[in-house]
Amino acid sequence: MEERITLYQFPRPKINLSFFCMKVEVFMRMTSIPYEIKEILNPGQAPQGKLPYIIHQGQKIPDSSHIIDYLSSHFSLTLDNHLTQEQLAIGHAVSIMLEERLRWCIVYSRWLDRRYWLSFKNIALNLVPVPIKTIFPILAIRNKRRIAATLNYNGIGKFSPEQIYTFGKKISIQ
Ligand SMILES: N[C@@H](CCC(=O)N[C@@H](CS)C(=O)NCC(=O)O)C(=O)O
Repeated sequence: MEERITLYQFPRPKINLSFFCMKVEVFMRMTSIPYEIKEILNPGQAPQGKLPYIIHQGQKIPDSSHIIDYLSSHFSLTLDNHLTQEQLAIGHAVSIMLEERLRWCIVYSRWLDRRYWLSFKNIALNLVPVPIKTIFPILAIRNKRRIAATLNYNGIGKFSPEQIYTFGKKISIQ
C-alpha cells in the first residue's frame, strides 16, 4: 500500500496564507511523514468544501485536526507523548482559541477591512490563473458577502473593527 500522503492545499506565495494548511504541512515536516503537496484553488472539491485535506491509500481525509489525529494513529507517532494531561488540555484550549477566535479577526482584516483588503487582494490576485483573474472581482464580492454573513452569525461581525482587533490582540501570543 502507498504510504505517501497527498496534501491538498491552497497555492502558497512566499508564506502559507492558510493557518490550517500550514498547520498540517508543518506537522508533516516535523514528523518526516512522506508527503507531496498538490496546490488547488477550489476548496469545492474537498470533502467538506474546506482545505486542507489529504488522500492516503485512496481515502480522503478533511480537517487539519482530524488529519493530525489520523496520521498520529496510522504512523504510531509519539510527538505529544511526553506531555501531561494538563499540558495536552492547555494545548487544546490554545489551539481552539487561535482557530476559532483569532482566525476570524484575521479573516475580517483580510476580507472586510478596506484598509487591508487592497494588499490582500493583490496577493490573492497573483495566485489565480489568468482566466480566473477576469472574474476575480465577482468571486471576491461573493466571498466577502459569505464571510460577512459568517462573522455576523458568529457574533464577532457585530463589533467595530477596533473592537475586533482588540479581541485579536488579547489572545495573541506576545
Ligand atoms: N476546521 C477546518 C477549517 C479549514 C478552513 O476553514 N479552511 C479555510 C482556509 S484556511 C477554507 O478552506 N476556506 C475556504 C472556504 O471556506 O471556502 C480545519 O481545521 O482544517
